[in-house]
Amino acid sequence: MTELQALIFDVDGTLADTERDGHRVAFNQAFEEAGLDWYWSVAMYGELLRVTGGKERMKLYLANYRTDDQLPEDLDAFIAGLHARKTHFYKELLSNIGIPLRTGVKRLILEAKEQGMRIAIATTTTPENVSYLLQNSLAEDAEDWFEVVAAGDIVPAKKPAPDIYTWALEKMNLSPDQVMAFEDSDNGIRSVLAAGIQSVLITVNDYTNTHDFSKAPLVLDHLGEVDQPFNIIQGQPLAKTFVDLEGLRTLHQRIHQNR
Ligand code: XBP
Ligand code: MG
Repeated sequence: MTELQALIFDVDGTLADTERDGHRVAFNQAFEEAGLDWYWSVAMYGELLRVTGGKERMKLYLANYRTDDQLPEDLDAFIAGLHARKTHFYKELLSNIGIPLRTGVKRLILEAKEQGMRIAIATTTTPENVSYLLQNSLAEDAEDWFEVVAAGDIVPAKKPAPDIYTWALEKMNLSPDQVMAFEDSDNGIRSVLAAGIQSVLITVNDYTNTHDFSKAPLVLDHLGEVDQPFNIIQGQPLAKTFVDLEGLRTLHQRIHQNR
């Protein structure tokens, strides 16, 4: 039974463009507060996005860019402390300035809510970050609309490992054939496919438009609105030029028939 039962959304880059003007800025604030001369430019951050997870990203930075640094004895504790401050600054930014949802995201989520389509989140970011984004950019009670919020360190291996999607599927008691995932990155689609989910819709952004999406059935620039059509980067057209539940059901069927 492969009928579409649920939509599982990635957060960073998919629901909102949070990386460049959100996470990156918060990391730099945490570094400055700690008196470190670390600074992540827009371009360098793009390279660091190769790994998911903020703590993992700081370790990649140390290994690749700060090879001469004298590191603290308890590196994990030091990184965890910095990361906690980064989370503080990120939440502050979401509450004070806010980061808008990407085109079509709110409309699609509201349609899913109204039609009783099950929705969930699968992300590597810290759970509090998800709460703040949903609350500030979608609706005060938006987190309650999601049946499962799978986030951060609840699984030991972050994307591209399948664990976070597998965890969400288990919580929802669904098989990989019954869901569609929404992603924006190479690590994201690898995680989805490794979890056995074939039905995946990619919306690219400035950091991910050069990633490898050769295995994606549909790649768009965004989800579109009635008066703002999406552009197809890869895959077959849908009946409409904005993504709605009807289009997703057809796409899901198409993907599972072609297997
Ligand atoms: C998101 C991430 C996260 C955020 C930062 O990846 O890689 O690391 O950049 O979040 P995806 P934390 O969209 O593939 O889930 O600092 O809270 O880890
Ligand atoms: Mg993402």
